[in-house]
Amino acid sequence: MEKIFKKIEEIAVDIDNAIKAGESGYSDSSNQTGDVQLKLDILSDKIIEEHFKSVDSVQAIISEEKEDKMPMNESGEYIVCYDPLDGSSIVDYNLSVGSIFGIYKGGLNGENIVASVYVVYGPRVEMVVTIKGSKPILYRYINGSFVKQKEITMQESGKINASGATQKYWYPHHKALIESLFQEGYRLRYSGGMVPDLHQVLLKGGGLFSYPGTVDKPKGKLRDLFEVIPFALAFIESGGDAIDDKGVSLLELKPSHLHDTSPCFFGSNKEIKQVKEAYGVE
Ligand code: FDP
Repeated sequence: MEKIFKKIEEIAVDIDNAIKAGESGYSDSSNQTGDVQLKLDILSDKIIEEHFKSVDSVQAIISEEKEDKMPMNESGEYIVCYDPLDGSSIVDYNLSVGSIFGIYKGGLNGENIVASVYVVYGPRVEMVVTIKGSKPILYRYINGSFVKQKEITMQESGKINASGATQKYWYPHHKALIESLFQEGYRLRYSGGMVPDLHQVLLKGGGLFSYPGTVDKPKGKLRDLFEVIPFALAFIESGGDAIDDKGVSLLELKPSHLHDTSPCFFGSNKEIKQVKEAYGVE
């Protein structure tokens, strides 16, 4: 896996340069989920595809931007599922965005994720690497290389309430949960970029990020293989938790299609317990 991590470092630098080169606006195509693709989405996807071609251990890659798996090296042991540039709706407004990678061995489900990496393109470029069974590690890009900063450990609770999805479609029990957290003194922190929003909860050591199922989208919006499972690994290994709306660990997800989505809640243990109470799934 070391070679994959090294490749992701190179990818991160190239995508950061592409963002900074100033390309903006939409292309003429849409992805599998029906989102119109930005020129930067397509470029980032191409950068990743080119880089992984030279990594023997990668059997196949699956992009959030493509419908199907792309075979790489038959003898490779890992399948890398990735979202090349998460936060398409905010990148052209100069908010932070990210790339997410889930590294799977065996089959494409939560149990088979062996590592995840995400990169945040913000005022600084940072990367968090989580290997199953160990704490996530934060790296920062300084003077041409990624320098290890620290292991990430969640506290029992936090102060952030990052709540996604369209509020007019929230179910009443979800609305009550979010309201009760604000009543306790939690503060709203939500940029609309999953990577920086979850990164903030992790680095501040607690709080809640939720992207629920709603009346119009009962299965939520965030994609299991590219977004939900990779972040679940980081949260669970940091000592926090990550569950769906049935109270089941997101590492138990078994998507039946590559682009399946799930309602998801990531946070420190106190807030996840409150989600379970609010959803009646204790
Ligand atoms: P985007 O549509 O900009 O790509 O991955 C999807 C995502 O962004 C996440 O990064 C973000 O958390 C979420 O959608 C935002 O959705 P809402 O605007 O519905 O809250």
